[in-house]
Amino acid sequence: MKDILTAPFLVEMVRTTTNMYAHGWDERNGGNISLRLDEKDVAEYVDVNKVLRVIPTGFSAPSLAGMYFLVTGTGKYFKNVQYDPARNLGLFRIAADGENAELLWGYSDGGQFTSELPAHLMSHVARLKVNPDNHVVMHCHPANLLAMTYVHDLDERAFTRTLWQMCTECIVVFPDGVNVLPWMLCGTNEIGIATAEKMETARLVVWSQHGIYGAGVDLDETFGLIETAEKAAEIYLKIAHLPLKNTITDDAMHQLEKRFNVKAREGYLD
Ligand code: 2HA
Ligand code: ZN
Repeated sequence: MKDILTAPFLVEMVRTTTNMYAHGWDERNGGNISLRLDEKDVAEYVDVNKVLRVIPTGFSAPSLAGMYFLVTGTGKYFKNVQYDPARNLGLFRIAADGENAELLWGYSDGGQFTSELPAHLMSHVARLKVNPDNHVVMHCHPANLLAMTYVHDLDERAFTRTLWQMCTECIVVFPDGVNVLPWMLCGTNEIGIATAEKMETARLVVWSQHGIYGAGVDLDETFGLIETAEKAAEIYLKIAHLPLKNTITDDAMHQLEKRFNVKAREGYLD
């Protein structure tokens, strides 16, 4: 068995949590990540027949039965993941019943997965229907996107259009736009269901006055998705109180669609 601390998926997870902390997106225990893994990759580093603990998830996700996930721990700080991955992360398989997590590695202080596991796993279910290659669900608290939910209309088309107008690359990076949930109580199955429903039509879901969820094929892509939206929100906050003289027009957006071979969300451009 190879040393799991050298596994590319683990190294990338450590780098990503460290980088997200450095960006100021994950104060204290803020944020959480789930990374879906293939059994063949996991089996190189842990004995998949040796279940350390069975942890109830509190909800049912039969379509994820048998799938493997590396997930940040509840109450754990992103800033500390690099110093003690085994304590701050856990690797588990969803049991055949779809309702329990079979821990194979990690949560070494007796801890468990993030309190936002419902939103993560339900989002994986939703994204896998759209793209079987989706591996990542990522949640964090980037300040500018969060701030924007206090002063901008929460209508999804309006919110998306504003972000698209803030940087030329936005429509190219997230042509599916940004979906928005009103403030809801976090850590519940209800917000998990609502997030997953929003994930069916976009890879970014804003939790108003809280943060954002992103989904993607790998950690790098998902990080980049959130990074791009957050940059756009930052520009919005720099200009929102100033008289607007110029913008990226819908005609320009259509040119971008053609040039980069992307299709903007139906009905979002005039
Ligand atoms: O885990 O970000 O939404 C801390 C959070 C909860
Ligand atoms: Zn949060």
